[in-house]
Amino acid sequence: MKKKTVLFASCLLGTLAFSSCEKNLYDESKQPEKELQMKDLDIPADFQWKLTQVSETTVSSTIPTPTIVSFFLDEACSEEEKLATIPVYAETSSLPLSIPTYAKTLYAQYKNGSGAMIKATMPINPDGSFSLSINDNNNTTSRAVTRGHDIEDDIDYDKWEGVIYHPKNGWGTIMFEDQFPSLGDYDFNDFVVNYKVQFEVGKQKGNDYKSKQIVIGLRLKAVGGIFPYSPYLKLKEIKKHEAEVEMINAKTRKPLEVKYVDNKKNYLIIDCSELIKNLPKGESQYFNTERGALVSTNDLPEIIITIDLNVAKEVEEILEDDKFDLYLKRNDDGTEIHMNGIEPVGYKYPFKDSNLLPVYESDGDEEDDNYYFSKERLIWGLRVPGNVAHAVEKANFLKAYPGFWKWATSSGKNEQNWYGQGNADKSLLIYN
Ligand SMILES: [Ca+2]
Ligand SMILES: [Ca+2]
Repeated sequence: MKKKTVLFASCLLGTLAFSSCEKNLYDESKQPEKELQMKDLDIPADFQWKLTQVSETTVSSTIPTPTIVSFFLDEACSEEEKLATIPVYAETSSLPLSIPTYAKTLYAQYKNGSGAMIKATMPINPDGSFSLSINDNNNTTSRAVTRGHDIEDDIDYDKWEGVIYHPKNGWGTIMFEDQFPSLGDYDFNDFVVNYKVQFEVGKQKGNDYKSKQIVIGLRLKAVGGIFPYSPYLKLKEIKKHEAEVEMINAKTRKPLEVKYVDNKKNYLIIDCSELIKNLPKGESQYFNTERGALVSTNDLPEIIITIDLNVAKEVEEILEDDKFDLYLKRNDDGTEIHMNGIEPVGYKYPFKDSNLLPVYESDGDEEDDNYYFSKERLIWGLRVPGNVAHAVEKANFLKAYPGFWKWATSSGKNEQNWYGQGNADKSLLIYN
């Protein structure tokens, strides 16, 4: 862009003959364009690199008995794109859902009083909110439902029978660059993990939906870095003593030992290094980032963590980005890498590093949102609400996903579905 402006300006100056100006332009077009690099991007100062938002949503029903409603991101209402299946009661309740920023419409499916399947389309407001009101105007049906109401009402209000998915019923992906505090090469494949969270939810009259059991699936997709990093999961809204935790190998269903990380604030932090044990790397020094040493989807290590809470918690508290903190810690020197805006657990953050965004202002106030931002506002960890293909070793991520730089430089306003809109360069990506 800049070069064009310069050429245009020199034409206007009139010091060059028209023909020579044209020649310059011609020569310019013959030069191979310099490949855009992550560090060249002009990232707006307010950009937080978020691809989901937690919606403030209300659901209500005029039917006295609870109606089971499923919410989807796609019009076809496919299982992979399901966000929740929950009972909606005859009162207005707020329902927290984590919604990709690209989504403009949500779809709901439920059976009305007479048993017919209803499909509702709900526009999502710019702040992520939407509302669903279930109305049953069929008199015959209403009477039939009312008759059963007295018996069923009390039972259903205490049942734990809904599920809220995060980011959806299908996988989400967390990708890391592993050279913190230095900028990496931004192939964004140095550590790649799929995640999937299910909140078992219930609701008592007058309250919001709460969860007593949380089931988390984690699957290792790639390790395209050589530093000895291990993955950990911190759940900021849950203290260690508030939960019973079990972990199993998803393939063999065999129980695994649950190891915790002690920390001053007593957060529940679970050691997930089981994921990187005995990785089958083949001829490669990496795991699943080189064409000659690809790993089949069935062979990706996968664990399931089940968290039973002593006391039910509101789902919204756990959904927010910094409350589900999957992070890396280096086994040798303790370096931690978190998503931007998250404070490390035990690692001494390099506050004085001038290549990082200052966390403390000159008056000593802490800008805690500034953790893990480079001075250019680049990041080391990115969470995507879909099963994103990762780049092959040393590939330029901006080439693999042409929409990515437009998303980042527009502060997340454009190309919000850069990872799922089908214009990716498949030759640079690995699909599992
Ligand atoms: Ca890298
Ligand atoms: Ca790499």
